[in-house]
Amino acid sequence: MDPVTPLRFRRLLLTGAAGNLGRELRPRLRAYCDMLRLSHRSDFGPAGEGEEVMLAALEDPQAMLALLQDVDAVVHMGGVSTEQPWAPILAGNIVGMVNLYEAARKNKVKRVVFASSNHVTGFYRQDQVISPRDPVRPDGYYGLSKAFGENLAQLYWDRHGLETVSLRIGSSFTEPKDRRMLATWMSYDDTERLIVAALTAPIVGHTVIYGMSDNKTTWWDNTGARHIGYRPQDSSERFRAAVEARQPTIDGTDPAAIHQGGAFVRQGHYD
Ligand code: 15L
Repeated sequence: MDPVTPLRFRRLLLTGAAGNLGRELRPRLRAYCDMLRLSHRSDFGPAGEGEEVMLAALEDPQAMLALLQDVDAVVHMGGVSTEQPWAPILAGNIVGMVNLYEAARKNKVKRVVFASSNHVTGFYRQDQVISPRDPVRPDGYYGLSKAFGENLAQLYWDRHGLETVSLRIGSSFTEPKDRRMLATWMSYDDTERLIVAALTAPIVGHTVIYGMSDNKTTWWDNTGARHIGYRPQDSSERFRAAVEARQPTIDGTDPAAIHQGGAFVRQGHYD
C-alpha cells in the first residue's frame, strides 16, 4: 500500500518484528521512517535497506534501555499474544512492559503505539456494544496482562508525559476465519492505517481505541477516539457468505459463541 501520510520519522522501533503481525508491518512501516529498528527476542535474519536489527528480551532491563536509544516512537508488538501460562505472561507482558516504559522514559521517547487486545474486554457478550470507557473484563491472563499494559501507559502519561495509543486489536489476519471475526476482523491495510494514525495524530495523551475494519457487525464504539483520525476502508462483509457457509449454525449455549473473546473465554491454565 502507498504510505497514508508523507510524515516521516527519523527512527521507528518495531518490537515483536518476527511475530505474525510484526512480519506484516515490517515492510509497511519502512515507508514512514529513515531507519526502522527491528527487535525480537531471538534471531530472525539480517536487516534490509533502511533497517537495523537489535535483539532484546523484554524482561532484560539493560537490553531494553539500549534498544530504546535514539528512537522517536515505538510500535510495540512484542510480548505474548495468546493465552499462556502465567510465567511467560508475567515475563513478557508485565515485567516486559515495565522495562519498555522505563527505557522509553529514560530515553525521552515521545510516543508508544501499544498492541493491546480485544481480550481486555473479552467477557462482554456479543449482544453488547461497548466502548473503551466501559470497565475491563479480561477473558484470561493474557487479556489481564494487556489491561495492565494499558494502565501502565496511563500512569506514564499522567506522571511522565509519555504518550501512548493503546490499540485493542480485534483479529488482524488476511481474512475473517469464523463468524466472530466478521465483527472483530481488521484487514492488514486498515491495521497500517490505524497504526499510522496513532503515530501521527498531534495530541493523544493516552488514548484507547479498538482495532477493527469498517465491519457491518460491530461490538465496539470508537466515538471517543475520533481525534486519532482512523478511518477504516475495508469491511468483513465481502467474506460473510463464505464464512456463514462454513459455519451455518452457532451453539447459543457455548460460552465461546456468546462472548466477544470467543474461544479465549474457555482457554486457560488452571489446576
Ligand atoms: C489476539 O489478541 C491475538 O493476538 C490474536 O492471535 C487473535 O486471537 C485475536 O486476539 C482475536 O481475538 O481474534
